[in-house]
Amino acid sequence: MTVRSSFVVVANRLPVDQVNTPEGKQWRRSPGGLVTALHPVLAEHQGTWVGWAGGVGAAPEPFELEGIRLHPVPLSSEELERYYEGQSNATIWPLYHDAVETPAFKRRWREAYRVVNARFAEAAAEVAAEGATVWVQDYQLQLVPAMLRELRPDLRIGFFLHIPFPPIELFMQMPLRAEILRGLLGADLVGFQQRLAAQNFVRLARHLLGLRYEGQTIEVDGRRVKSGAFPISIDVAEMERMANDPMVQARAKQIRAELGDPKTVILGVDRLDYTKGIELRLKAFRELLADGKLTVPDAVMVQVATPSRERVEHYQALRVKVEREVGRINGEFGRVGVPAVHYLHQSYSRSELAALYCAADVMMVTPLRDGMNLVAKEYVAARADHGGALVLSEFAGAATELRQAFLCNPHDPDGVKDALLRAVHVDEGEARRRMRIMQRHLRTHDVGHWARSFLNELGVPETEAA
Ligand code: ADQ
Repeated sequence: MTVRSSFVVVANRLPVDQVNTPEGKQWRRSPGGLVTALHPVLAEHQGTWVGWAGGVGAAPEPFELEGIRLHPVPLSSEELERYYEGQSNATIWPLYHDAVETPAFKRRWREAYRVVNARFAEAAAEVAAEGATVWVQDYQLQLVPAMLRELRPDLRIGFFLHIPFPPIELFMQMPLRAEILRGLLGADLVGFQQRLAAQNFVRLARHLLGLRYEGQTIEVDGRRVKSGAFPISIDVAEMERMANDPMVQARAKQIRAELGDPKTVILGVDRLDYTKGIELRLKAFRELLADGKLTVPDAVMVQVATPSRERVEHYQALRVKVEREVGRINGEFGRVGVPAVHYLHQSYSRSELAALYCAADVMMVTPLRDGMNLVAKEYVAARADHGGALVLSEFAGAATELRQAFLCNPHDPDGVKDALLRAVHVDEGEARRRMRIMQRHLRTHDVGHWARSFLNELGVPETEAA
């Protein structure tokens, strides 16, 4: 018999990974801000998380891990290709990120998106108790709120979009546009990272469906759908703790030594994604080396690029371009045993990332468009020593909050070079002042604050959402 919960999270992925242990395969909670933020709420309500467990074909039976029920939803390999890699990551992802790569539109991807969204909605309807709160996450599941409301009008439904929501002119390209908009309007509260995104949403509702809105609230079929900005954050205390750990500190020193103890370590950490501006960052570094404004081995760059969506065409092309640029820079400016750029196409543990953050004098976060960008916030939280400087794109959601970063327009190569140089040469007192202000902001705006604000606005009482 299915156990029903009064709080349900629905996301494309379950927050767990399967690992091999001497006792056989076991589930382990995957690291990540979302699960950290939602864990207390889920645990208190014996909540359920509905999502894909990874792997194709039949899904594992529902199970429990660390006080949370996990309800796996199956995907076939064809659905993985069409719903996930196709419609989610080759249509919606580029379109919502200012079409920085050309979105591809395919009928069979849309069809699979509908089918899979309906499956997630049915799973949520099955596990939600009478009058429960269901919180749907992100761009892969935009049809779920309306589908779920149809099945279960008794539920309180929230939706949060982790990526940007585009202006009307761009959204209108989408063949599935009205269906997606109606899908989102099935929620009681639609949350975005930025106020601008929420404005795009209410304007679109009027433009496309002729709906009336007042402030951020849209009237639809006699219901009121609220929308608003809820900028996501990180587990600040955890990052501070990790960065203060003597082992992490020692590792940071070791990293600098392994890099040849340069004066300036410049760091980039991203999923290998074309929205992240990795190429333009490399190009800025190359031009500064060519101009003689920076020199090797005084300055070195470390670029960590986590493998991502490797079967999607744009991502394969990006990898080739980035690796070619790294090769070019090292060919022109490196010496035997002294590369100018250390490029690491690998995933790292949280503590190794923290050590990298502590080792870096300048962190470069230069996306062309990004919903938030947690790496920027992680870097700031890791610098309890108030050292380091952050170069941040104005097109990252994080730029709204981290105003003391060296902000730049990633589309303007001279602007990026200028911000990087200013960060390299900033005097210590000024750097510390900037870092302290940003840290103060983050301490009161961590991921728990994000979850509570959203759930309060959705009408989940404060005590329940604590
Ligand atoms: P992402 O596009 O994945 O997230 P980001 O917000 O930077 O981007 O989060 C990446 C996470 O992965 C960070 O926590 C980072 O530490 C981790 N990571 C990166 N490289 C890694 C590596 N090599 N090894 C291990 N971990 C690594 C989407 C949106 C963002 C939004 C988030 C949350 O695109 O805009 O901030 O969701 O809403």
